[in-house]
Amino acid sequence: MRSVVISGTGLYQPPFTITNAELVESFNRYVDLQNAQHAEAIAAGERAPLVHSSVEFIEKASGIKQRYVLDKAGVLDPTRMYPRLTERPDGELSLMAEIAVDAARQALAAAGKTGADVDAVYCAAANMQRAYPAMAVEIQQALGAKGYGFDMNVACSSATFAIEQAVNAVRCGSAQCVLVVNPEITSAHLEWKDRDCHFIFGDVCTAVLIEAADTCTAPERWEVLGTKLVTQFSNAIRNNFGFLNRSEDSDPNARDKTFRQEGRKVFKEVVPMAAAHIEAHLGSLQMAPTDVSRYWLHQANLGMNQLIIKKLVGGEVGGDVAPLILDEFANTASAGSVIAFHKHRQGLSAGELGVICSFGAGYSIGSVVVKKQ
Ligand code: CO8
Repeated sequence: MRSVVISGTGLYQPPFTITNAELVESFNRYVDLQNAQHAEAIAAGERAPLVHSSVEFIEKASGIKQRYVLDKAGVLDPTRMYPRLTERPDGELSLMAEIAVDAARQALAAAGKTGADVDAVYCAAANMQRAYPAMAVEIQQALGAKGYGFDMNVACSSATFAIEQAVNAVRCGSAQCVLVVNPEITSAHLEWKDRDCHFIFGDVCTAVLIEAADTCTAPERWEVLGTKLVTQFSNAIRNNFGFLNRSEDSDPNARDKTFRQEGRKVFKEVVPMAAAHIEAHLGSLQMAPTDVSRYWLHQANLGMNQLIIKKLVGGEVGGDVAPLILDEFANTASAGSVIAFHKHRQGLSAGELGVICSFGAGYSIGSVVVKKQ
């Protein structure tokens, strides 16, 4: 069977940072404004007062310390609480394509390739900025790539699911060099007014180049030994935004039209699923979890990752085995495990094994077992 490698990765990092202290300060101002505005109804017991958020809770419950965003002022404005982005004319490169092209160029440079070497582009993310034409086709044109492009969405598992499609395309010869991009503008579909989740997400874009080992000229490459995907339907993470909203005469600003989740339930249900998935995947390749030098896990919650690793290797491990990036980036949906791989893959010798694994809405879990070449 044709050997397939990851030959380059790239990371677009937005220009603005929001610390937990800044976020909580603006959220609490929003709470005070709302409570003042509805003081009478609150006093009459007709409405529950909103409650302040806290930096201590966020850091303890999630491990997140800050996040990057494409627009800071709109998010922190207590009378707005979502980013302010400028609509672009059809003739201009769209925002998702722009950040994808930035990350893609880095991945191409790392692999010693140009856009013309790419013959398939998969744009995989938790949300697309428009219905059509596919973002991937616009990115393909901007990079001067050949072949074809398409979009796909498996929420937080979009990147690993796309990597499997790319590996299979190269393996069976329908493409030689596939670019996977994950532009995650999570700030636009997060409910920043909801205390339970306002701290969770950050914006970013990652890119991964996947090609046949025999065409690869990159100085650093990771052979893909196997990929494994699974989905199991759950409403515990859900967003009802969609093209039927208008015809259903539903309120476009209703709470269910942005991200919502039952965080505790997700935590409890996904941890055992993810650990069992990784173990089964490694077992199918005649490997044990302790054979793996590094786990680049989905970045949603520090405690979640620690529990998964504990289930896998039977003890506490440091950031050298399961690197953390969510303290700096927060949850970046499908990009999280790729950011971890992009920033923390140094130090492994040829022959050492690693696992990239995502988990999230769906539920969905995707794992990619790689070997340093
Ligand atoms: N400040 C202070 N206190 C708070 C806050 C806050 N901001 N929020 C909640 N509390 C309080 C609660 O009111 C509660 O109080 P009480 O005990 O008195 O009722 C207490 O803190 C505990 O609340 P929780 O039980 O909710 O807290 P948890 O310890 O469970 O932590 C987390 C909440 C951090 C959300 C945690 O449950 C978690 O991380 N779970 C896993 C979530 C996860 O992995 N989700 C994956 C989703 S990502 C994905 O799939 C991609 C979707 C597509 C992208 C969408 C982009 C926008």
